Amino acid sequence: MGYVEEVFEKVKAKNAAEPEFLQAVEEVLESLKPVIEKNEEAYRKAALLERIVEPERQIKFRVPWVDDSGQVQVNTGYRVQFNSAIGPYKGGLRFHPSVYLGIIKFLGFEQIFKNSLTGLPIGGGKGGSDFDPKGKSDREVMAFCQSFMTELCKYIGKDEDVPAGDIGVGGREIGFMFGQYKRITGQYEGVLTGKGLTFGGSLARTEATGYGLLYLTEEMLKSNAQDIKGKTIAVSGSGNVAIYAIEKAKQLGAKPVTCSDSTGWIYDPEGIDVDLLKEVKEINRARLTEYAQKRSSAEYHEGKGVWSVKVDVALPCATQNELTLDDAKTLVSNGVIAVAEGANMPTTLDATKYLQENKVLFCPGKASNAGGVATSALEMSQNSERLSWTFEEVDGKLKQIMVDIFHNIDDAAKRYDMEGNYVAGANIAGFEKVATAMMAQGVV
Ligand code: NDP
Ligand code: 2IT
Repeated sequence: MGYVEEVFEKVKAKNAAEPEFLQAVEEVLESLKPVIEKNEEAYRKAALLERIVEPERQIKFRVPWVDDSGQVQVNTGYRVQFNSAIGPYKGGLRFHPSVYLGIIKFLGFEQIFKNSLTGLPIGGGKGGSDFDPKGKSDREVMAFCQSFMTELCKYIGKDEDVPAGDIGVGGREIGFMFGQYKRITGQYEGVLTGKGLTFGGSLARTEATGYGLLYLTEEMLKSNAQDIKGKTIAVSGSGNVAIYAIEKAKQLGAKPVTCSDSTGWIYDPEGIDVDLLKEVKEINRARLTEYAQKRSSAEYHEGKGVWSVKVDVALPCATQNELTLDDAKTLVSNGVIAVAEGANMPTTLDATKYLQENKVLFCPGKASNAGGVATSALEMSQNSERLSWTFEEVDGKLKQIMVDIFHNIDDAAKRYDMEGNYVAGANIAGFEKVATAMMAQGVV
C-alpha cells in the first residue's frame, strides 16, 4: 500500500463517524498522490500527511443562554484550529442545527488549502454551534452570541485565530460577538472579520464570496474560449454567497434564473430580481414564497430542484452535498458547460467525477469560493494598519486574487499532466505551500 492509501486507512479508522470529514480528506489525498510519490520517503519520515489530517487543536464547549420565555437553553460550541503553518488560524463560524464535530473538521480541513490558495498568510480553522438562529428574536441571538464568545474569547486573537461568518452567521452575529470580545478582553482589535463598516469592517467583504465566485468563473470560461456574457445560470441558496453571486452574474451580463432555500426554490425565467431577493432575505429574513408573491414572472416549487432547469452554468451556493450524481446527470443532459462551487463541498464525489468525465469545466469551492476569506485577510490588513480602503481598491484586489487563483490551479494541473482537472490543481497548489512551510518548521 502506498503512503497516501496507508494514511487514508488510518483516517477512516480514527474518524469513522464523520463522513463529511472523510469525504473532504479522500478528495484531497487522492489528488496529492503524484505530488507525494515524487518525495515519498521524506514526507513519510516526517509524517507530513498524518500531521496535516490531524487538527492542531479542537475546542468543544457548553453554550448556555436564556430564551425569551425565561427558559435556559444549552448548545454546543466548537472551534477546530486545524493548521497554522502559513499564518494564524482563519475561517468562519457556522450556526446550524446540523453542526457537529465532523462538519467543523471537514470545513477546517478545506480551509487550510483554500487559505493557502489565496496567497495570503492565513492558516486553517473553523468553528460554530448547533444553535439555530432561525425564528429567534434579536435578543435571543444576542444572548447566544454573548455566551458563545464568553468561552471562545479564551482561544482567539488578532494574531492567533480570527473567525468570521458562514451559514447562519452574518453581520448581526459578528457585531454581537465583537462587542462581547471587546467587553471581556478590553481589546479593540481585528479578532473577527465581516465586521460592520463603522467598527473595522472592510468594504466589499459582504459581497466578496459571491463576487469572487463570478470573477473566477469568468476567468475559467475565458481561458476555455467561452464568455460569461449571455450565459444562463442556476444558483442554489439565497444567503450571503448566493445573493452576491447573482448580483455579479447580472453585472457581467449573464442571466441567473434560480435560487433556493431549505424549503423550496424559485425559477424566474426573466432573471432573479436581486433587490427583491435582498429585501426578502437580508431585511425581512423571510422564506422564498414571499419572493414569488411579489414577482409575477417567478415560479415557486417546494423541495429541491434547481439543477433540473436547463442552464449553461451551475453555481451551488447553499451547503455540502447538495448536488448529487443524479443532479449532475440532469445538468449534463441539459448541456451545462461549467460548474463552480460557491458553497463548501456542495458536489458529491461521484457527481464531481461524472461532471469531469463529461468535459464539464468544474471548479472546486476551495478555489472558487476563496474570495470571502481572501477579503477577510484584506480586512485584517486594514485593521493592522488602522486604515480603511475604498470599495474599488478592495474589489480590485479581490478580482486579481481570483484570476491568480484560477491560473495557479490551472498551471498546477498542467505540471502534473492533468490539464483541466481543477480539483487536482487546487489541491496540489494549496498543498505545496503548506507542505513546504511544515517541512521547514520541524516536528510541530
Ligand atoms: P447563509 O446562512 O447566508 O445562507 C445559506 C443558504 O443556504 C440559505 O439560503 C439556506 O437556506 C441554504 N441552506 C443552508 N443549509 C441548508 C440545508 N441543509 N439544506 C438546504 N439549504 C440550506 O450562508 P452563506 O451564504 O454564508 O454560506 C453558503 C455556503 O457558502 C456554505 O457552504 C458556506 O460554508 C460557504 N461559504 C461561505 C462564505 C462566506 O463568506 N459567507 C465563504 C466561502 C464559502 P435556509 O435559510 O432556508 O436555511
Ligand atoms: O468558508 C469560508 O471560507 C468562510 N466561511 C469565510 C471565512 C472567513 O474567514 O472569511
